[in-house]
Amino acid sequence: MRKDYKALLEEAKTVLKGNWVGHYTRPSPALYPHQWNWDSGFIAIGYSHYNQRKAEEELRSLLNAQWKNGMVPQIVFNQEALGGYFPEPDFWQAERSPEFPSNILTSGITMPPIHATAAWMIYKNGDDKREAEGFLREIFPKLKMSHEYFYKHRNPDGNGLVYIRHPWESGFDNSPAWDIPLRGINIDKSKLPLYERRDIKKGISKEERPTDEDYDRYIYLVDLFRNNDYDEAAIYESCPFLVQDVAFNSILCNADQSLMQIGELIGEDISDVMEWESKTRTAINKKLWSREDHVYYDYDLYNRSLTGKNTATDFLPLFAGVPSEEQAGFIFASLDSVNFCEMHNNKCFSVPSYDLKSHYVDTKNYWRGPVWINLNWMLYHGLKRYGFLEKAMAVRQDILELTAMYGFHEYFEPYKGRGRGYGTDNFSWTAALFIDMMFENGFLRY
Ligand code: 2M8
Repeated sequence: MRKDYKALLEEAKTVLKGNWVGHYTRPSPALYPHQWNWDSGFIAIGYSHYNQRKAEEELRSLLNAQWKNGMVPQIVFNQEALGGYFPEPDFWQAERSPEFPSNILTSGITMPPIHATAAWMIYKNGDDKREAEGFLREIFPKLKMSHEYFYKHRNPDGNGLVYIRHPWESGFDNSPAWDIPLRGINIDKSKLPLYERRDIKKGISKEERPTDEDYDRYIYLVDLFRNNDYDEAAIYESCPFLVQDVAFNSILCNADQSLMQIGELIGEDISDVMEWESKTRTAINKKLWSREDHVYYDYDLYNRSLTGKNTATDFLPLFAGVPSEEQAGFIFASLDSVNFCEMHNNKCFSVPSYDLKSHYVDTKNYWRGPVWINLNWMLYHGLKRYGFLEKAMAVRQDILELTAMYGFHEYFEPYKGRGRGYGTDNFSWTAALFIDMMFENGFLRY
């Protein structure tokens, strides 16, 4: 079936317009009413093609909520939308931290730092280069501080491999990779704060969201953070979830590279950033590469072992140019296999977030199998970077087809026979990255 892609491009812009609330874009109208950290990065990339000012405003408003220690929060709460999500500021109590910025409400954790990458794309795609350069000058110190936060506070071995301390920080909330580190946390229900989930009250099937057992642990961790007044050193000593995530470190490494390009353009000293980038790149290969299995695994700092679960996010070192040609060959073999949907077949869409042959896969449940457009987008760039062009084009094609067939959903069923979208609809990063993929190599082809 031939699709009217130009009409879809307009529909994607309409989704973003509907989610714009004056100074930021909410991920979706009902489920996610506030501003989310890495969503804003992806959204800004979409805007960069047709509304440079909005792209800049999206990042500017997020960075305005930066903590004093440089941390960019996972959520910036909108006062007017309070009551629609859980957990909100009353639960986080982030003001207990001396690092908390005044006059703004945020959560107390962070997310994958895609923002320097997005800022560089705004410059590259934007029409007004002078304006973009001014914008880069304005935000460079904040971006640099946000990276410095990781190298200062989340880098226990000093080797440039940073850790996350909550599954929400990964962005891949209920990934099978977190099963062991997360479910190993013993919960005493009588000591857990009372709470009520709001996500499953928004018309989304429970089967498509994390379990109650997972939520208990998410909340246990938030409670631990607030009891420690968000003090990083104290949390490090007592937190049972500390993971050096392959994807997070790869995204950071890619963002370091963008920050270096930005710094060079505007004449800033980038020697620190170069050192960070090199350390992270080297450490991903040294510590997270399994010589036996020829894949990258996350490292569980608490249990002192590799997680041993190969998810699609473990292919993301490609996005940062981390693997050698030989390692990239192994990654490609795994990525383009029946486990993650190989090219030239009629059965599935690439790239399922988890191994389709695994016992733990669940193709309708959140980060445990469905296809996500932001993950596909990063993999597309990684594949292109290594010259796997045919596969890159196949991944791009699936981004376009999935959205054309099922709408701007949050995530999608990988099996074509069961084809449909899951989670919430009118999802901003799906629309934004659809727009970006349309412009990639010239949308006029359609
Ligand atoms: C999802 O995560 C939030 C918590 O941050 C949630 O489930 O409530 C994830 O998909 C995350 O990656 C995303 O940034 C967020 C908003 O789209 O939703």
